[in-house]
Amino acid sequence: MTRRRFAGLTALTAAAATGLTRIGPAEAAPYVPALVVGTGYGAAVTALRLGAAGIKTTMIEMGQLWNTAGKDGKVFCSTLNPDRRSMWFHRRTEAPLDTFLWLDVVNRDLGRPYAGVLDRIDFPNMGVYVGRGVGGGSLVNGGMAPTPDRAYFEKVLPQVDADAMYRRYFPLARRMLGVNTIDPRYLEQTPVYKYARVSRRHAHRAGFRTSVVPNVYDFNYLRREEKKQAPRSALAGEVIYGNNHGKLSLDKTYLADALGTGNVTIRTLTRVTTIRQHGKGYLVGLEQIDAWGKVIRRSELACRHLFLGAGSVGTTELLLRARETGTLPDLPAAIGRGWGTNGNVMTARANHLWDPTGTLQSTIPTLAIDNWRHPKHPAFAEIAPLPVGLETWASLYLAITVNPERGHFTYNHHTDRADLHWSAGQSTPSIRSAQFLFDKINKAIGTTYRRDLFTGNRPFAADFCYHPLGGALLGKATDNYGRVRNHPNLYITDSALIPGTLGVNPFVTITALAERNITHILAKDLNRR
Ligand code: FAE
Repeated sequence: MTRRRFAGLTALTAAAATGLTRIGPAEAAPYVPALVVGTGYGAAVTALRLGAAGIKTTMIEMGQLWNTAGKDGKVFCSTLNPDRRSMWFHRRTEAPLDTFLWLDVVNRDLGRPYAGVLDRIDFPNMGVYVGRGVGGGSLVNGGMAPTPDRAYFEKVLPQVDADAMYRRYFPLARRMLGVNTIDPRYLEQTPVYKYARVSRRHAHRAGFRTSVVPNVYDFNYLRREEKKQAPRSALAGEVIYGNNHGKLSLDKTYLADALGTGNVTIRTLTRVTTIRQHGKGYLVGLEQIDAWGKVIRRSELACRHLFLGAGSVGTTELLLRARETGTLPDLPAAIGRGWGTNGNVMTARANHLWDPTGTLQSTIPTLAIDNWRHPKHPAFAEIAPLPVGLETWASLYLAITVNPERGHFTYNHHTDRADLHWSAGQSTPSIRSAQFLFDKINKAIGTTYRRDLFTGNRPFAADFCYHPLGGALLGKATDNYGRVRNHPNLYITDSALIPGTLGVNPFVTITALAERNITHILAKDLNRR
C-alpha cells in the first residue's frame, strides 16, 4: 500500500470515528479552487488527479460515509435481512425482484425513512438504481469490471481516440480500481459458483459462447470466506445494500488516494441544489441534512472550477435546473437528451429438478453469456445469483442489450426535479434481444421462464436499470473532453457523458474516460502535467 493511500484510509477512519461530515483538511470557505459534485467514479478520478496536481479540491456528497458499524457490528445490511441502512429515504425496500413464488417475501418495510445506501429513483415506466454515499455506485454494485468491445466503443464514442483509451486509460483504470479475475480452477470446483456453471452449460448446449468477467471483488478473499477463514460478505447475501468485506469500492481506492494527497476534502450528507455564475467561476447552493433527512444548514460555496460527477440522473438534473430556472440560462439545448438504460433487462429461467443451482451462492457474478456479435439481437447477459440460502432451481440473468431508444429529461417547476420521459414501449428492443437468447436456451434445455419474480407474471423486467447512461453527452452538451459548451470552467465527469449504451457494465469505462478527460483539462486549462 502506498503512503498516500494509507494516509487517505486513516482520514476516512478518523472521520468515521468522530462522526464528522467533513473528511480531510478544513477548507478556507467560502471559496475553493476546485469543487467536485459527487463521489462516484467520475468524481473520484477527478478529485484524485486535481489533488495530486496540488489543487485544493472539495467534494460534495449527498450520502453518508459508510464505515461505521451499526448495532449488529456491521456497516451494511444484507439483502436477506434489510434494515433502514438499505435504502435512501424509502419506507420499504425496492429490490429488483418483486416476489418469490408469487409471495411478497422479497421486500420489507423499513419504518422511518433514513439516508440508506441504495436509491431507486422512480419515473413513469423506469426505476433507476443508484448508490448514495462516499463512493457512489461502487458501494452497491456487483463489481463487474469488463472493458467494452473495442469496435462497439468506437461506434458509441467515435470522437474519442480509441488507441489512447485501450493502450493507456483502460489499463490505468483497471489497475487503479484493483480489477482481478477468478482463478479458473476455483471457478470449476467451488459450490458457490455452481449456479454460474449450470447456466454456462445450458448456454453452451444452445450454441452460445460464455466469458469470464473480471471484478473488483477480491476472489482470494472469496476463497477465504468460503473456508470460513474470513468474515463472509459475498457468501452472506451482501451486495446491493453494500458489501462489508472483499470489495474494493472507491473509498478504498481512488477516494483514499485523493484524500491522501492532503488537498482533497469530502463533505458528506450535503447536497448541491443550485449552480450559478460567479465571476469566472461558479457559486453552488448547498443543503446539509442529518441522517434522518432534517435540513441542518443551507449555505453557498464559490469555486473557480466546477466538476459535475453526480451520476447520469444527478448531473443532468443539476444542469436542467440551472438552465430552466435561469441561473445558467445559456446552457446547451442538448442537456437532458440522449439518455439510455444500457439495454438492461432482467429475466430468470426455471431449471429441471435434477439441475440444482446450489444453496450457497456468491453474490458476485463472474460469468456472462456473450451473444454480442449477433447482427440483430446482440446481448451480453451476466449470470446473476439468487442467494436466498435455499435451492431455487432458478437461473437469473441481467442482460445488457443494444436498445436504440433514448429517453429525455425535462425540468418540473412544481417538484424542482427532472422528469424522465421513457415509455414502456421503449424497453421492447431490450426484451426482444434477451428473449431471442433465452428462448433458444429454453428450447435446447427444455426449460421455461420463471414468472413468479416480477409483478404481472412477466418473464422479463426492463422497467428498471442499474446502468443509467447519458443526459449530457460528450461532444453534444460538452466538447470532446467534458467541458460544458459556452461555460468556461464547468465540466462533466461521469456517466451523463455516455450516450445511453456501452454493451458491457459501465464503471471501468466511466473511470477510464474520466482519467482521459482530466489529464487533458489539467494540462490545458490548469497548466498542470
Ligand atoms: P455514481 O457512481 O452514481 O455517483 C454519483 C454520486 O453523486 C452518488 O454518490 C450520489 O449520491 C452523488 N450525488 C448525486 N446528486 C448529488 C447532489 N445534487 N449533490 C451531492 N451529491 C450528489 O456516478 N456497473 C458496473 O460496471 N459493474 C457492475 O457490476 C454494476 N452493478 C451495479 C449494481 C447496482 C445495484 C447498481 C445500482 C449499479 C451497478 N453498476 C454496475 C453501475 C455503476 O455503479 C454506475 O454506472 C456508476 O456508479 C456510475 O458512476 P458515476 O460516476 O456516473
